[in-house]
Amino acid sequence: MHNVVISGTGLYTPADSISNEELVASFNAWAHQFNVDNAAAIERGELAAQTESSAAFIEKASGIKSRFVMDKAGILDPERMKPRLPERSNDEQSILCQMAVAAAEQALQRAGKTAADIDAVIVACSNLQRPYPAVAIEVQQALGIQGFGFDMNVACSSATFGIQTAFNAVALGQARAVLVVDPEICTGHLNFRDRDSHFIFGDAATAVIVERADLATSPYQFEIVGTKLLTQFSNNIRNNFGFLNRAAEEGIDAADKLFVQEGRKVFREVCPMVAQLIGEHLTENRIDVADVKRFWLHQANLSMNHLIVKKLLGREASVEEAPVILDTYANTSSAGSVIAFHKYQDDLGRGALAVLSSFGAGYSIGSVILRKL
Ligand code: CO8
Repeated sequence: MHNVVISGTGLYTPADSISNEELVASFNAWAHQFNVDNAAAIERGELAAQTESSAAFIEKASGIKSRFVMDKAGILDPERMKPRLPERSNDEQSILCQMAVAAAEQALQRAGKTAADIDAVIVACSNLQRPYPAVAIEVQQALGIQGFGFDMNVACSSATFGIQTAFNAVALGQARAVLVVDPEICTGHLNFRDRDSHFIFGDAATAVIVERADLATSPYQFEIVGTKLLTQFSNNIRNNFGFLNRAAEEGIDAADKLFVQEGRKVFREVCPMVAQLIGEHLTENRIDVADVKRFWLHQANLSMNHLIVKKLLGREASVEEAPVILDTYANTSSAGSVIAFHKYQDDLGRGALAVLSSFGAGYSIGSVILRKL
């Protein structure tokens, strides 16, 4: 068994950002028009009137102030309210591959590695754009990496599950180094006409290099002390889009073919599970929670993160202990905790212990304990 490190991280952030105010203006313009167009049906009680969304509510309920997106104009157009991402020919690089490569190049550069040093690519994300060929194999080809690649989806926990998979391959000697990339275009499957959830997601891509410790040369190394995963079935976060939709004509355009959730239930059920899993994981590794310098948590909701760290530490955490990126990125699914890791790691001293943790649909929860080298 080899010791394993994360030797580099990378981030791709889309150029465009949408503020809560811009998003709400678009939603409210659509809602107003909907109520005018359907006044008679609403009057008869056949349709529910649309209620206005509010920027103040969004920030208070979630901590989100803005989000980066791959196509701002399409999302904000009240006639459209979804990104416009034109199809590309099979000979062009796919948009997911393009984002993944941008993040991967930065991770490779920070790790001081080239494609020749990597033996496998895992694309781990919620929102894969096609069933096959695997996006990972396209990324592999784009970067000139030998070996193998595959895609995996464990919703918001895809990155931590991907890191454990990469860790196992490197520890067992199946690969010298594995590139794990998380390209997320969450806005592609967000219902921007649903007041309860239209503000939740943004787009981004992250990458990490998981490498054999004895081969790593980067100044940004973190030893992977341990990984722990948990899944428990729940319908509270669900998307019924899938390959069998066309075999069942009824409901093909229904709202459940996009992201839907029972946000309150998710909040209530997931927070204690995450705190328990991280607590158990630290105990199994004989680490006192008070010795953990940083928690890079999944970035879905600020109050959720406050609650989880408070359960663990028995006190409020400082922003240095649990960094926040959801204020400007919103929820980017699997990329979220890795964005926090990427942006808030360089100040940690040698030997500092930290936890990278994801949680989301499934339910799925991941904990990765890291030590700065
Ligand atoms: N503007 C104004 N008021 C609103 C709005 C709005 N936009 N939305 C709701 N309200 C109102 C409601 O009508 C309600 O009013 P009333 O009390 O009069 O009935 C009131 O505000 C409270 O509504 P909620 O109970 O829904 O509000 P919450 O306080 O629960 O906040 C949140 C909503 C922010 C969604 C919160 O519940 C939350 O963040 N929960 C956790 C969610 C979470 O972590 N989910 C994980 C999802 S990610 C994942 O795992 C899947 C990844 C797949 C990626 C897919 C990409 C598309």
